[in-house]
Amino acid sequence: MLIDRAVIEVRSGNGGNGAISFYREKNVPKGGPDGGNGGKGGSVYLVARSNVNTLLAYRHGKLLAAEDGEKGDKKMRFGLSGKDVYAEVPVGTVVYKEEGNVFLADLSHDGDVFRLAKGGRGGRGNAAFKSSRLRVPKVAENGYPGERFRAILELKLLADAALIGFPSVGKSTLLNIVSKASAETGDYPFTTLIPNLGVVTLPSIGQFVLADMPGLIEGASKGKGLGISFLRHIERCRVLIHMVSMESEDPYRDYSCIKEELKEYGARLEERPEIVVCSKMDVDGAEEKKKAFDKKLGHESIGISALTEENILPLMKKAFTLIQNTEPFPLFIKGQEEGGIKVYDAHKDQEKVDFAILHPSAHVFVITGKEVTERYGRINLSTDQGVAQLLRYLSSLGIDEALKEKGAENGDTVRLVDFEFEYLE
Ligand SMILES: Nc1nc2c(ncn2[C@@H]2O[C@H](COP(=O)(O)OP(=O)(O)OP(=O)(O)O)[C@@H](O)[C@H]2O)c(=O)[nH]1
Ligand SMILES: [Mg+2]
Repeated sequence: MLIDRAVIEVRSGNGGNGAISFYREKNVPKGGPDGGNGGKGGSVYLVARSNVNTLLAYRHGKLLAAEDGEKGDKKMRFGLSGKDVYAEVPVGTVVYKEEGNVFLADLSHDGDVFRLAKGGRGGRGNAAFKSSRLRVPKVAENGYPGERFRAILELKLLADAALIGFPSVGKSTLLNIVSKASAETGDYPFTTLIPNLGVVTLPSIGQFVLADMPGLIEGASKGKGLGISFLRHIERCRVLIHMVSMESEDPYRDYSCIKEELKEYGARLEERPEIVVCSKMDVDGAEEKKKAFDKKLGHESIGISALTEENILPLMKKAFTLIQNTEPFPLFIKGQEEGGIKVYDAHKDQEKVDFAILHPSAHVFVITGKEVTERYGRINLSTDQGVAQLLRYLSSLGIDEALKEKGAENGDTVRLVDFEFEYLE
């Protein structure tokens, strides 16, 4: 079976702790601080690859975990960074955070890379801090924790058009005729269990990708038959080819029933441009049935037969033209539709403390701002707790992000009044 949905566990690496250490040598009674920084934790990335076809590798709640950064050491030795993890997924994989079903990424092109979880930053060792008020810093930072959460991977096929309809209307048979697909066909319902894809080539016109979907029945949206979960594959299709069989007792009832199920699915699939097709036009009484059907439908459908190949090329040309004239559909994201729930970011709404970052010379950045410098002046830097308090305060202001925006690089000097520390990415 095609595994097209997987819930995975994601862990990026923790940053390594910074070291507290002092230079020691014979005849040098009081050496300076020489504790190195901790290494960065590894990040977890997803990479879309066209040669990967399923999410099989991610079943059973697979864990994607990147390494922790190593701790810093004496003699200014920096901890090694944790290795990143690159996990390959099929093109067409959509990623959500399980908690709250938050949409994260849509990897729709070969080579697309998405950082799913960022590794924690390493802590600064005590050698990274200098201040005239702080001669001997006995303080180091702990590494920042990595991220831990569960993510949902969903594969949504990238087809331009999809064949939908009741079981046994001839969807797979049609796909096989118009493409090189070899979808299983049979005269029993639910022959097709997973969607099949085929490329339709119209000489000197163009190509498109056609998907053959498993049959739908009344109550599919409530899980009857094969259910409708596989409809997620056609959320990106521009055109639906809706097939009704002329063997059916009541083709119009079949048609309306599928429309209802599409509506129930909830991604506005029922509003998608649709070509209505009457299949099996070779069976007895098909012409009359089609006439009655078209009347109820309110416009003329296309009658085809896989046996005689009647109208199959005109149908494909029509589908091609409709695809060309239809804008791509943005992915439907649950909770973000009109009237959906807006999620507020608590951090963003916090009161902002004004500060500015100056960049007076290469590799040197200076934090300025009345409130920041006043607060700095009030902190007692002669105690370790004081230094820790200062670091927490700076981090809560978002100084790290601001420095990064200004172009700070690893090891650059950051100054606040007479306090200096190294920038660590
Ligand atoms: N007479 C006639 N029979 C057809 C035609 N097209 C398909 N069939 C037959 O109808 C049966 C069902 O065809 P499939 O292509 O498997 O139907 P499907 O819509 O894919 O069915 P599910 O996969 O179960 O949803 C097969 O026995 C086909 O040979 C047609 O144009 N005329
Ligand atoms: Mg089929």
